[in-house]
Order: sequence, then structure tokens, then C-alpha cells
Amino acid sequence: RVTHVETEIATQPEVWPRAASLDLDALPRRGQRVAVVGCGTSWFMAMAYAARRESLGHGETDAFQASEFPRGRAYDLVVAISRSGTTTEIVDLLGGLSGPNLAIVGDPTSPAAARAGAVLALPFADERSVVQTRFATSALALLRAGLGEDVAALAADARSAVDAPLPLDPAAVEQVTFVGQGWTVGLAHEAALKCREAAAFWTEAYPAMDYRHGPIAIAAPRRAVWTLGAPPSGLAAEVTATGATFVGAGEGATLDPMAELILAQRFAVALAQHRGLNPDAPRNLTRAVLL
Ligand code: F1P
Repeated sequence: RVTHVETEIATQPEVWPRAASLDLDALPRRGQRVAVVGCGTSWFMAMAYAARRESLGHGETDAFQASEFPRGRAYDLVVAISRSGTTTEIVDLLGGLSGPNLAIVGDPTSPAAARAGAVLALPFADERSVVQTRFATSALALLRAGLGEDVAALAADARSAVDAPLPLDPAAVEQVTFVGQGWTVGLAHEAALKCREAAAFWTEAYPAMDYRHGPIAIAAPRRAVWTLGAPPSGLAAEVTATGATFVGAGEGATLDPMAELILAQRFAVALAQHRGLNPDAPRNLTRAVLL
């Protein structure tokens, strides 16, 4: 039986260009001071976008878990990402904002959409699964389209990632630490969350340069370090010297890191299946977290 999450992972290449064809006028404009908020997966997409937008020179961009938003701070635009549009922290935050704000949601009839100043809805990216994959990456594809990025090229990379062999055997590891740099730190956190949610598997995530400052203490045989995006030079050798496995963009690999995230999503599903778990039914988790 093909699980919902497998279908959602495999359809990302078709759905990203649909997200990028929405009205981009509602998205942050060049030079605006922007905050992006979300919870769980949506927070990690916010982190990735914030670093990406700043590094491409579009303006100061902060990312917050919705409950940690500094309410006294003024932004030109607050962007809230929420698949369900019902997550308590998001609905509360949008209800209390006085400045311009935009909600990126799966359900246009959700409470978050009703409270937001502007809404971009991606019902075609919405999911049956508890574990988010396609909605989150589609929201990020939409935001990247707003930065002038070529989403058709990303979708082509995504197609390769859907078909590629997995870079790590789920039977070969007991722990994985994901690392990234710049905007891929958010993607590393998201990759780690997928393995925890879908497979109840021990993962961690860090900025790649911080990996040497402590996290390397747990590196050992049957454990792996997996980089999203290009790794810092020397990291692979440091990791393999401990007996741990290093997984990184292979030589000549040119996949966009969002396509590399698809490999990690697929790895999370493979891990769940290897551990005899249904990735559509994560332990202790519901589709939206309501307080
Ligand atoms: C985000 C969320 C995540 C959770 C799971 C389900 O909801 O609740 O926090 O880890 O992936 O989704 P949303 O605000 O994007 O609907």
C-alpha cells in the first residue's frame, strides 16, 4: 500500500510550479523589513526563507516560532505560514497584529485566513498526512518565486530527487544529525523533524559550523551526518574519522537543497517502514496542534 505521505512527497515536482504561479504581489517586496512565523515544519520553512531572502539582498528578514514573535517590534510585513490555518499560536498572533500581514495557508476558509490582512492559499498542495512534506515545500517554492528564483528549475531537480536512490540505508544507522549553512539550516531542521515524526527516530540538526562545537561528541559508527547544501570543507573528513557516515551532496551533484530535502523526506518514510511503523500515523502527533 502506498501511504499518503509517499504520494505527497512524489507529487512535489508538479505542485511547486503551481504554487509559483499564484499572485506574487502579496509577497514581501524588496527592501521591506519582514518577519516570517510558523510552528513545527512551518517554522523551519520560515527560517529557510528568512536566510534566503537576506542572502539574496531583498531585505532584513527574521524568522520566529509563532509563540516567540516579539510583539513589540514593528515590521513592514509579517508572513504567517500554516498548512491547517488552525494552529493556536498562529491564529492568536494574527488576531493580535495591527500591522500588515499575510497568511500562507492550505485552507482558505481557515481561522488564520479569516484573521489575516492578505491570504495566499495553496489548497492544491494540502495533504492527508499528519507529517507535512508537500505543503511546506510548496509554500517555500512560492516564497522563492517571490525572490525571482526559477521554480521550474527547482521542479526539475525535485523530479530527479523523487527517482534517485537513497543516499543512506535505513538499516545501517541508529542516529542521524542533519546540518546546513545559511538558508539550508532550516532545511536541516526540517529533515531531522521528518525522521522524528514519521519514524520516531533520533535525529538532531545544527548549523554545519556549529557541529564541531559539541554535537560531534556523539559521532560514532552506525551514526551519520547528512548535509543539506554544500558542506564546509573538512567536515566530511572529520566525521568519517570518528567512524560515522557522512552523507553530502556527492561530487558534481547540483541539486537545489530543496530537492535534497526530498531525499531526506523519502529517507524518513523508508526509516518508518524499516522500523515497522506507519509514517502516516506518527506517535503523539495530530495534524494541527491546538492548545
Ligand atoms: C504545523 C504542524 C507542525 C507539526 C506537524 C503538523 O501546523 O502542527 O507543528 O509538527 O507537522 O503540522 P500548521 O500550522 O502548518 O498547520
